[in-house]
Amino acid sequence: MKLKADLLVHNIGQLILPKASQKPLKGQEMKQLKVMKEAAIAVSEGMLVWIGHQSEIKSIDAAEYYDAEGKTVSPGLVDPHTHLVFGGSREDELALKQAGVSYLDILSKGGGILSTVHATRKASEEELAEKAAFHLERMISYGVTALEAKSGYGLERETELKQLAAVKKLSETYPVRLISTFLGPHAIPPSFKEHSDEFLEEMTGLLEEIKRENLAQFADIFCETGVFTIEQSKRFLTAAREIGLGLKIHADEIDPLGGLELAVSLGAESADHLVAASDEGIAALAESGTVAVLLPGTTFYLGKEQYAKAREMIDAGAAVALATDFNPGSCVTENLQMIMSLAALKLKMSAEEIWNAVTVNAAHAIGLGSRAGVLEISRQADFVIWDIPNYQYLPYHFGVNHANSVFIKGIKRWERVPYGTFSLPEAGKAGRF
Ligand code: IZC
Ligand code: ZN
Repeated sequence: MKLKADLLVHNIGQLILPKASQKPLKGQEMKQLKVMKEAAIAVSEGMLVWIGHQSEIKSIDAAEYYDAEGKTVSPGLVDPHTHLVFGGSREDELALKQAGVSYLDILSKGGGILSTVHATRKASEEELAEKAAFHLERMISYGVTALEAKSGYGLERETELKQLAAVKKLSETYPVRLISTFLGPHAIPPSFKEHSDEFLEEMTGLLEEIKRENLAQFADIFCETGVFTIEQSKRFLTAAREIGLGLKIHADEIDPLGGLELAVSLGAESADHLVAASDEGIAALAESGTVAVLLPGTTFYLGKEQYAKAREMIDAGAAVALATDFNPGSCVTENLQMIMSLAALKLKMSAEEIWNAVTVNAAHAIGLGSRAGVLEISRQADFVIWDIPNYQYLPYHFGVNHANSVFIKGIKRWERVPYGTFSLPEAGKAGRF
């Protein structure tokens, strides 16, 4: 008896199979990456029903056959830290940055996040959703099939809820898995400049409604000099945990305040940034279930010398994931593949570690460990066919889009323009990689 399937993707040169695991992959486990050569996968009703070798495809009776022509296939990528929904843009700040004005200086003068808050308050929910959809479609085109999106550009009830509603609308419209995070304490509005505790109390007061209306799965806070202290972060995150939300924190990005230690002590799902994390924090991280979500695109974009100590973290036994941090100020890119290259070049992560960090570990960082990030029978068939000859190639060839086609629930949702559009129809084929 042949196994019936809707779709058989065959002639896969390398099939990247991050380990399905109840927990994020830590330390040495991150170095392991199963790669099946000359492989094929079969899909039925949006789910993976078979994974095997090319030589075994006769056992499948598929309605449709898709020849991968020796290309590489991986699970859909997972981007576990984005500020997807916002109004306006901040290209005017680039000249200030060139003149040496720092990110926190721009913020303290009412620019930066506060400028985006101004534009986000003015936009309608529909406008925000439409603008975010443009960025989301670009993310999908880069191979992302699951992601997280934060609020944090309202700093008041109405606009925070408007942002979260826009995320909800996108999650109902797009086939991607979209996880929503409430980041009310993202900056201190000027009207609360000397009263940050009062502002924090207001944001804390929204947690219950957000949970009740299922508007977010996580809560997050920007713990940084001039923004929120460790004390305040602890208060807010503790309240969020009591209400039943998952925890995230923007920790130790610029100054080593101890946000990583706090995240571990609260059992947060992730601690994000960690450029200035202490050795004690890293040691605690390695013993914990918290995932370090590293954002090397932000370090690159802010022009900093010091990158997060990914090597120390992994070698100590920690779980690391990678994300874009896509936002209009400190990392303006939807391209997670570019982040994979920065992880190789700046964080000194190996290709195996990088693939695990943008799939299985990224999924765990946003509570999707049992749903996204791996290719396994009975899981949703979210996968990417890449124009690369092997898995090591992607971080090596930087700054471009290697995705050939992106499948979500077994349906092709994006495909690049075929080669041969120009004058030499065969040129693209010969020089494919
Ligand atoms: O809009 O600048 N770091 N929050 C904390 C951000 C960057 C986003 C932004
Ligand atoms: Zn962020």
